[in-house]
Amino acid sequence: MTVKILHFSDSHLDVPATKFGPRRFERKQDFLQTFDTVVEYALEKQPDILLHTGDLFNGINPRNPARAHVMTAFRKLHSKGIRIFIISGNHDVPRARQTGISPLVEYANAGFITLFEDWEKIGSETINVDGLDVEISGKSYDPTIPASSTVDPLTQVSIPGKGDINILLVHYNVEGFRGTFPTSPTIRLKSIPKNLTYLAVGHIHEHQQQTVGNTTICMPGSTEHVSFAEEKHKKGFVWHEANAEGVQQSKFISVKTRPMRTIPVTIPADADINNLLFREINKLRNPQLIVRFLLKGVMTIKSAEKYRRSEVIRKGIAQCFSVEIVDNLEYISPELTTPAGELALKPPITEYRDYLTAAIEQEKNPVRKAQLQKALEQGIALLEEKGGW
Ligand SMILES: [Mn+2]
Repeated sequence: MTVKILHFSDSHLDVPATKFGPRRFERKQDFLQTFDTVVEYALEKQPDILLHTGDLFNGINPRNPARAHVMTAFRKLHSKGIRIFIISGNHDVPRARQTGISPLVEYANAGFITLFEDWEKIGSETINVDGLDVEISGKSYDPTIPASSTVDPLTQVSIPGKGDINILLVHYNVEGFRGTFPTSPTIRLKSIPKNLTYLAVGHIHEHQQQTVGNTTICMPGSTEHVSFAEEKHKKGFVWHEANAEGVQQSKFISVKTRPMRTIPVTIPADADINNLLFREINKLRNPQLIVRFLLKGVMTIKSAEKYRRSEVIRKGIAQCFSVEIVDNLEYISPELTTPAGELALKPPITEYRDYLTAAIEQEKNPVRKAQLQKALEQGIALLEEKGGW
């Protein structure tokens, strides 16, 4: 008698992906595809329960294509008898109860999922699987906790804990796990209910798992790379088999994601940066690849005169999926030698008077001399009027 659990998280469907320009729709499609990979796996392997721990959507108002896509998927899973349990994450939770509603409510209202919408108190439901009582509880992300506070969202929270298997869904960082943000609401290990079999955690996009006491704590991570910070992470979801003694078996199943790569490029003094980057782009030859160039080294005036960033991007997207440039260059200005003595700047009137006075002294022709004298007087008058002191 084991209960089969599929747990995934942070799908971030309908990301704006604006930096991909005209390719943003393809990029949105990537996220839907990895979501589909998980759904297809579930339809084939038939877990007893399917858990999603938040940020199914990237925002509170996803566009219709993503919403409809999810509705179709949940209906299929539901029709196969797969029970789905979900919470809202920081991305898809309404900021205020009175004014907002999670996009997940539609699926709950349609009867396809159980949504633990509340963030103040824990919601719970118990189902029977093969004679085992499985109690699934959850708490959506609390938007009223400041994101930078390190408050423990599970302090003074308890679960009914009446199942043979007790599961809790949360969307927070957990003590001892690698988090994305150094300061953010964090669940302390001591506040994890003692009778908990499985703590299903969303929010952190890197897959991690640990057992503490009788509790298996698992973050499946996101299903696509949401940012370059996740470049090195393998993406996927987890499959667990549990019984009354706890989680017996776990495996991480990776999903295919769009390749992404940061390429550091060192720029020497006076280099032709465009040519250097064109050479790098020509080496890549992967139309699927999301590329980020990390420029280190120096930017001199000579380099800057020839550097055309937009040309690099244009050439990049003709040969890769996208190219972005992060500039960590040290900007070097030419040495300014301060003009000394006679080259020092004088006020315009002084400069003008000195120049003409010298010219008048040198002039032998009396007519020219008189003209210069007139120019001196009129010029000074004009400069005084214009404020050329
Ligand atoms: Mn997330």
